[in-house]
Amino acid sequence: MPQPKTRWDIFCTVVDNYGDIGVTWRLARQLVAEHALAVRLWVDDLRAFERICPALDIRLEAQWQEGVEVRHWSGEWLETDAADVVIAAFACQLPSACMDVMAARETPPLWMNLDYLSAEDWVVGCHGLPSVKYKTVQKYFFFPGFQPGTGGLLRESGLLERRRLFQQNREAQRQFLQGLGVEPAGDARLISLFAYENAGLASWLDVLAADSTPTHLLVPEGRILGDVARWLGVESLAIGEVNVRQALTVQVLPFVRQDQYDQLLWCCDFNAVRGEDSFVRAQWAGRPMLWHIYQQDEDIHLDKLDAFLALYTKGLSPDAAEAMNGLWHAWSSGQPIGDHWLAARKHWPELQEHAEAWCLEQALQADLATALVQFYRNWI
Ligand code: TRH
Repeated sequence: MPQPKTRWDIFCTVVDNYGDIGVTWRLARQLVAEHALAVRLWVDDLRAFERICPALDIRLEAQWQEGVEVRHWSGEWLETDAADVVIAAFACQLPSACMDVMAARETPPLWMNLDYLSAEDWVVGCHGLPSVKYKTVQKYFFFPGFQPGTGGLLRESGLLERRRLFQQNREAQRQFLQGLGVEPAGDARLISLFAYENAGLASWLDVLAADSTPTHLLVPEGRILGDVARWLGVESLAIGEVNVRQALTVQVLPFVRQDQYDQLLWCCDFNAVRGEDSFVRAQWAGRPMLWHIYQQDEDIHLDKLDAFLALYTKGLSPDAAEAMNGLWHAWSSGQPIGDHWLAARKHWPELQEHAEAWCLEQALQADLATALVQFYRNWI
């Protein structure tokens, strides 16, 4: 007789943007595909979800997507059963009726808070610690991270091998880009740009336009488009639109599925990313990158930025590390980055090698989904 599958519930409230749903959707799929678990993903905002999973029907209260039972989490809690493992993503609050159902189980579930990603040192000390208790149900902290002793990063099985094969296959890249309507000139440097509004953008585009090497800049529709349009001197930008200014070609892309976004990152020589999930995906792309960190009150995001840079730049020469520090800090503070970009360009081969080495080093850690499953196994 086959054993019944262990059941996991993942709860996600979409605070803003796509990172909350991006991380939980990726995790849910991986738990189903690689760990043979029964996963329900509870999401309060199906419209945000639909952007990264166009197959979703936002009218349905319950549906199956890629083996995951997707539930619209709204209003009153009517469910009468609780899973074996309950993950509250990013400290989202579970309804008290739901917690009562959890507490009423004969064996209480493992209850975890999946936290935001941070490279700060304290994460290692807090990962896996007990948090609050509700009746018989104990909650635990689960921290993703870059260092041993954390929960690691989301990384699907075989991801780096798929990436390597794709990056070796120029024809596969050409076809993928063509599918998005992108036909870059043969000698053009390809850059993707996914970022929040940023006053520093104009200085970068000025430098790219004046460069002797052509650049094809791919901008998925989103919050930075207003700044791009301002620089181009146009009122608005439509998906697919191409504008050329000297050596710079700017093209607006549609929002694509997560796996297609991966391929876009793999095609590009340089990726500007933001938030949490695209930031991790750019690291798995093994190419030099730029991070627009999510802004937080009292500038606490700057501590996170420094903590990551301290780890990331460790293996770099002092000059290259300084260039990276300058570029990333300026970008996340909305300062002009043109000169920082030129400084970083001087270290290009080193930055390229380093991006690949960092990716491989990070892949030595267990991936986050496996670490969660292991945590559960150790707990029972
Ligand atoms: O969208 P983000 O800025 O999300 C978040 C949220 O704001 C969250 O509240 C905050 O806490 C967190 O940042 C730090 O950036 P992120 O995390 O990169 O999420 C974007 C998701 O969208 C990611 O899963 C990749 C996906 N994506 C696509 O699937 N297709 C696309 O075309 C693009 C550009 C992105």
